[in-house]
Amino acid sequence: DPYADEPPRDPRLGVLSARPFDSETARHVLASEFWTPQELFYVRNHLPVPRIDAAAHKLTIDAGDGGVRTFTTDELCGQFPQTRLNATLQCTGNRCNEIEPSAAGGVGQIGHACWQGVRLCDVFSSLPASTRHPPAEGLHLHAAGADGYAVSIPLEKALDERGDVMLVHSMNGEPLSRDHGGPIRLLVPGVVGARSVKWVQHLSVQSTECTSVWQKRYYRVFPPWVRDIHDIDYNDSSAPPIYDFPVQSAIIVPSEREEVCSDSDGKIPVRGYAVSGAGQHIVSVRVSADGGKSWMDATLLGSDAAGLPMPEPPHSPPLTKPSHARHWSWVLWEARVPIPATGQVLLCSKATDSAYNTQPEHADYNLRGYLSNAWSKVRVWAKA
Ligand code: MTE
Ligand code: MO
Repeated sequence: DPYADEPPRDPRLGVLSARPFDSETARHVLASEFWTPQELFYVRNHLPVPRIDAAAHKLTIDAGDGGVRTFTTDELCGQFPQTRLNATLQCTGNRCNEIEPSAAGGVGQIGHACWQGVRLCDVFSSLPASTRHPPAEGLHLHAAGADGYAVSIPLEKALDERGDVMLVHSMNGEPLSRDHGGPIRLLVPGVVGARSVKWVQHLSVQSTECTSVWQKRYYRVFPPWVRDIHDIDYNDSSAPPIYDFPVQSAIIVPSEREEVCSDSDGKIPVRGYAVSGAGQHIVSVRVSADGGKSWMDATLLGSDAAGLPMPEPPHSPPLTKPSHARHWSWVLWEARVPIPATGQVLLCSKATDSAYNTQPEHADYNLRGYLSNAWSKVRVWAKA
C-alpha cells in the first residue's frame, strides 16, 4: 500500500480526497486567522507523502551550464541570509465547485503563513553558472519533489529579486510538517500553489518547460467548449500553464443557506478573505445584499487589526506597505450590511486589486473549474 505511511492529520481539515490526500482549511479558521495554523492549513497532495530523513535530505541545483551543486537544508540555511515572508498559498482549484459542481472543493483551498527560508536569487547568485544576470528570457526552472511531482516556472520569476521566490523550511515559526513539504519546499508567492513544490529535491534550468502531466495536462485553463478530458489539445496556445492567480475574494460568514437574524440596526456582519496574484494588493472589497444591484465597501483587516495575533517567534517581518507589485498577503475583510427583515437575501462580494482587476460577475466554464474567481455569492434567509 503506497499510502501506508501517511502522516497523522488534524481532524478539523475538510477532507476532499483521502488518497492522495486533498483537503480544505475549515471555514471558521478562514474567517478568523490571519496566519493559518500549519496543522489547519489545507493540504493538497498528488501522490503519497514521501518519508524523508531531514538531516540527509539533499537539494541538487543544476544551473544549466555545468554547475551542479548539492545542499542539505542546514547548508542552505547556514550559507545564505535567512528571511521571512508573509504569503498566501492558493490552490488552482480553490472554489472549483462553483464552476464545475462535480469537482470537489469549496472556498478553503487557501491559507496564509509567515514562511522562513532563503531566497532563491541568493542561492543562484552563489553558483558559478549564475553569471546569467538578468536571467535569459524563455528559460524555465524545473522543480521536482521527492514524491515524484514536478513542474516548472519561468526562470525570470524564479530569480527575480522582487519575485521573492524562496526555499522555505518553516511556516509560522514551526518547522514544515511532512504534509506541507518538510524539510524543504519551494515557495512561489503570487502564483498558484501547484508551483510551490514540496519536498523539493532537484532544481534545474532548462530551455523548455517541464513535460510532467502536472505541467502539461493539469493547471491550464482549457476553453469552455472542451467538456471531456479526451478532447484536450495539449498544444493549445490559448491555454498556457497557469502561474499568477487572478484577483479573488470569498464570503466565509455567513455560509450558504444559513438563517440570519439582523441586529437592532437591521444589519448583519459579512466576512471573508481577498487576495490577488502577481504581487498586486487588494484595494477594495465591496459587498452587496441585493444580488449585485448596490454595493458597499468592506473594511480590510490587516495584521494590525484587533484580534489577529502575530505568529511566534517574534522575528516575523512587519507588515509594512510593500513596494509596488510585491504584496503576497491576503486581507481578511468585514462589512455590516443592511438586509430586509425576512426572506431570501443574495450576498455578493467582489474585490479589486492595485492593477484595477476586479472579479468578474460570472466565470467561464473550464473542465476542472480552475481559477474560479467570479463574485462570491451566498444565499441566506433573513428571519425576524
Ligand atoms: N509538491 C509536491 N512535491 N507534490 C504535490 O502533490 N501539490 C501542489 C503544491 N506542491 C504538490 C506539491 C499543489 S497543487 C498545491 S495547491 C500546493 O503544493 C499545496 O501545498 P500545501 O499542501 O502545503 O497546502
Ligand atoms: Mo493545487
